[in-house]
Amino acid sequence: MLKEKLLELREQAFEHISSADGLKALQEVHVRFLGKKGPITEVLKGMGKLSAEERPVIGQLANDVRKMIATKIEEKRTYLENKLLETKLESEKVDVTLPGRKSETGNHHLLGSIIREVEDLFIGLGFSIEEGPEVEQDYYNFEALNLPKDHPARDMQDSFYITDDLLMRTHTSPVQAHTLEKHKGVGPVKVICPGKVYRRDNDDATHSHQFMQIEGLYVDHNVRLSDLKGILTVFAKHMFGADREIRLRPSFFPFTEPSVEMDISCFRCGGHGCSVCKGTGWIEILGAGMVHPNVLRMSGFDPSEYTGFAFGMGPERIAMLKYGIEDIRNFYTDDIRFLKQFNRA
Ligand code: 2NL
Repeated sequence: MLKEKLLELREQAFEHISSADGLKALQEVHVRFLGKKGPITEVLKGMGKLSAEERPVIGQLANDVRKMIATKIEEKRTYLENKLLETKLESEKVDVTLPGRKSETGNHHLLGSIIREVEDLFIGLGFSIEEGPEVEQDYYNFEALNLPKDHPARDMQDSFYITDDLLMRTHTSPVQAHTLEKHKGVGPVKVICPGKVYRRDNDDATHSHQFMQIEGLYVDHNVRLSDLKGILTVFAKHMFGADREIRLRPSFFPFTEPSVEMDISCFRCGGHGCSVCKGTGWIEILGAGMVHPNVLRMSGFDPSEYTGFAFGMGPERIAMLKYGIEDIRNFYTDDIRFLKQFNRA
């Protein structure tokens, strides 16, 4: 009786194992046939009622059946696990021969490129780069540059004040004033100062309350206007083409005397007159001059011993001229379609 029952259980278990279509179903088969409350455990529990001859025979068979079922379950488990792995490998297959996705590379901002180009040229001419804070004391931004309090020229550089004595710098000249001071009256001083500056202004296509400036300063024994002219000629040819000519017109800045405005011959028409140079053949590029003796004196240099030249330019203006950009706000609103057109070095 019990023997038949055990063999019958084995057949039933084999059928269930064979039809189990997943690991969960297989685990249920395991619990149902080999679990603590399963039929084989029941048989083993009832062994006490058997005769002494029957007991070892049935005991042996029950254990064999249990082992056979367990083995079958393990075999099926391995099979199911392998099948699962295969499906996973198949569905997650990667074709390494497919072309890769190109990641976008950025480029330097046009203003950064122009500034670097100017810096590189002047480094080659023996200048070094100096930078300074955008928040300045009134003294370094104005006084030290021969712009005393209530000087009318201050009106042209109305600014953003933080306190009565602190303001957002209106030009990079305070960096040069600091540099002169640090040299304690001993030349040469030969620096290029690029950076962001601020003026109280209403923004439009040609005005911005915040813009970039590059200034240069050379102080030494016997520095003359002809040295300035030579350096500016090299600069004009480097930035706008080897056949550029320059001309200097008299001008006024409080920190230089004499002061000049530099024009270059038009790079579009070569000087005949066109829309870029508005028919004049010349394009205004920057302001410059010989450092005012008061400026030298205030920063610790003896004007009877030292002279110097200085110049200042706007990289925005250079970029706008060079690339025909009509609105200065393009530089600051960071529209990627504008910026990526200038993928220069
Ligand atoms: C312009 C004119 C200029 C300077 C800047 C300068 C600096 C010191 C002493 C003397 Cl420390 N001068 N800077 C001189 C002349 C002109 O800038 O139109 N910039 C956009």
